Amino acid sequence: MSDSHDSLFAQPLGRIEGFSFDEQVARVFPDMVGRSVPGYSTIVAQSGSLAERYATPGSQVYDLGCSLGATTLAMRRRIHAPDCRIIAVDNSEPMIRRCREAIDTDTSTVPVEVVLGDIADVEFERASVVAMNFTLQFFAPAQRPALLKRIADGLLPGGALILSEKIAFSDPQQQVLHTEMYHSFKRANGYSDLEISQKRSALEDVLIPDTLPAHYERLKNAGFSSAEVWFQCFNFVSIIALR
Ligand code: GEK
Repeated sequence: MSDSHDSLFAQPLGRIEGFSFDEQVARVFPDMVGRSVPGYSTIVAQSGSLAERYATPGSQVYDLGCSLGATTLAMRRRIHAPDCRIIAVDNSEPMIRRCREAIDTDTSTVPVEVVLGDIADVEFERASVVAMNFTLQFFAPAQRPALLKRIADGLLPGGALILSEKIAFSDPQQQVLHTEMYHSFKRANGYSDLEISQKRSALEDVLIPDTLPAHYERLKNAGFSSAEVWFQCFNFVSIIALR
């Protein structure tokens, strides 16, 4: 197996630590996210198309929880509005180091500022597009409403938030159905039952999903005028929320 193949949970682990975005995870991240998130490549690519549609001249575009910069690069390659700038933020140093390398070797021209920092501290200014792909789920639940309100306040009229998340279901039957279908997606992508169960334990208390109605309610309270799912595969969704 290559160095970048995700086998972090393949061996029995005596004690399972809470999942963190450390050096080991950053090294295997493209393989991990591609095999673990249904629809990931579609969501990243279409974030680029949505950014192309919503980015306005002279505005700022944010990528919150940018990891290695996949969404930033998809948006950078599609934005044509003049004088736009992308601000990519992540609080994992190993992710940000690799993200900077990826941006430096990319030849597209929209300026990108790569920031090592917490999304709680970002000041949103003249924002036309905010992408938050699979990051809010890792952010403290009690702080989610305030973050979304600050994003809504920082968006220009007509601006858009692309919010992708793993979701929970209030109906127990749906919860079981979607969880089992998700695990069969992971198995089909080469993860063993041991890997699936150890990763699940590591993410417990770290990745805290909300239900779709909870997302809609919070987006409305934050000041978004509308929100709709534009992509869903089992318990993974991407929402477009409009200012
Ligand atoms: C992609 N969007 O490839 N502040 C900053 N960054 C954070 C915070 C925080 N409070 N909490 C978590 N992160 C990416 C994929 S991964 C999703 C996003 C996943 C960062 C964390 O360090 C990690 O890089 C990212 O959010 C989540 O399109 O692994 O499922």
